[in-house]
Amino acid sequence: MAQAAKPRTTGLDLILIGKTGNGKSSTGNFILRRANIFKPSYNTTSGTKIPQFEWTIFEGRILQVVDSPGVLDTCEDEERGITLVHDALQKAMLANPTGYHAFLVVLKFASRFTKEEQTTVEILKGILGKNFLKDYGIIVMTNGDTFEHDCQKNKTLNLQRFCQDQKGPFKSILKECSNRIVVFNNMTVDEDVKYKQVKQLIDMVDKLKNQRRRYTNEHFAKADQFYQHFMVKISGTVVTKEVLQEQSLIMHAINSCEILSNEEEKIESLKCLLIRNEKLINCLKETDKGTGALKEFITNATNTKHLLDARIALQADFIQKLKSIKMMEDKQIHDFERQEKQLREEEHKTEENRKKLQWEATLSFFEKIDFVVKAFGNFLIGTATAVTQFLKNQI
Ligand SMILES: Nc1nc2c(ncn2[C@@H]2O[C@H](COP(=O)(O)OP(=O)(O)OP(=O)(O)O)[C@@H](O)[C@H]2O)c(=O)[nH]1
Ligand SMILES: [Mg+2]
Repeated sequence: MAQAAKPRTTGLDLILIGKTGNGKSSTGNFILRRANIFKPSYNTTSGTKIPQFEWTIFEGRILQVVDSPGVLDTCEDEERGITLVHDALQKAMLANPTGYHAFLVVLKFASRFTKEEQTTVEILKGILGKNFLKDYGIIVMTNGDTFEHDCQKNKTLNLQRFCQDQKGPFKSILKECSNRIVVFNNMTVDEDVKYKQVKQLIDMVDKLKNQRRRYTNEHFAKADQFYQHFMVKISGTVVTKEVLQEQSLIMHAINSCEILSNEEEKIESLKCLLIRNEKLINCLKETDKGTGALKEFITNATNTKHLLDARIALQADFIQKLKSIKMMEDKQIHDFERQEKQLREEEHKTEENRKKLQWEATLSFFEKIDFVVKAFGNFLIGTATAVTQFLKNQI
């Protein structure tokens, strides 16, 4: 019983992580010294989808080796692929509450390392926390057979020289790991080489173990907030194009409103844009989940909202002023028309009076003529009567 407990206390717990197809499962099998325990993938899509737990005994110590799904699996969309890796590593943490001594970051030897390796590390930092590499990372560079072949061709090449010559992503990963790197030729059949490779790795883990405690679920939970932020950023990069497009189109539509000649139409269009922008803000806030990862976009959309509010207020004020000017104009026109009508009525009255006076003057003239004619007639009648009487008297 006591004997069985002894290796457990001195055992090591290791997790294999890295880009898909870099040789995690093969390295795991190599450490376990058993073929096909972890299923290696023979194409570009990740062969490992869930964490797999295996144990072996090396120099009397129990080694636990956990294989995990590959990062940047071309079979999965980016977000789903990261979630898969996250969930697998979370399961690995929950399955082993005492934690892990080291993360074996599996990189494939190549003359040039691509940006994908750096992206892989960024994703793993997003899941495990930004210090995991510094505190618990060991690089396992697979394809050691190709590396050996290159070394044979170029006698000046060795691991140290290779590391010194590195630039770009690999250099920064190596620096973060404080140059903790081992080369693995998973294809070797030489038992001596097999032993030396695993021994070198275990010694390196032991050194790390003496410096640090284990990476536990507590570290993982702490990194979770960062992970949420990271995932929003990832989904944010997916929505970025649509968000930028929508923001740009809203700004374009705001400017287009300026050339509208109908003021009411202009304010209605601005109000519609305000609703459209509000929808964009809500969508961004929902995606952001309070992590602040989309802060920049939310700030831009909020600025657009302020701009729209200001334009709508200005436009409403302008319309109000236009209405009062119109009311004043209407009143002036009304007053003018009323005055004009009054004037016309007065002119009409004057004309009527003038005509009346004219008729009266004519009447008076003819009355006078009538009088004169009548007087003259009377005179003539009187004269004729007198002449007649005189003549009668003479007879
Ligand atoms: N030549 C050579 N090939 C290797 C070495 N290690 C792994 N491979 C090959 O690389 C390929 C991918 O290896 P895997 O172990 O499946 O890689 P993985 O990282 O587990 O892949 P996923 O589970 O898909 O993420 C397989 O064809 C392996 O045979 C190595 O040291 N030398
Ligand atoms: Mg695998």
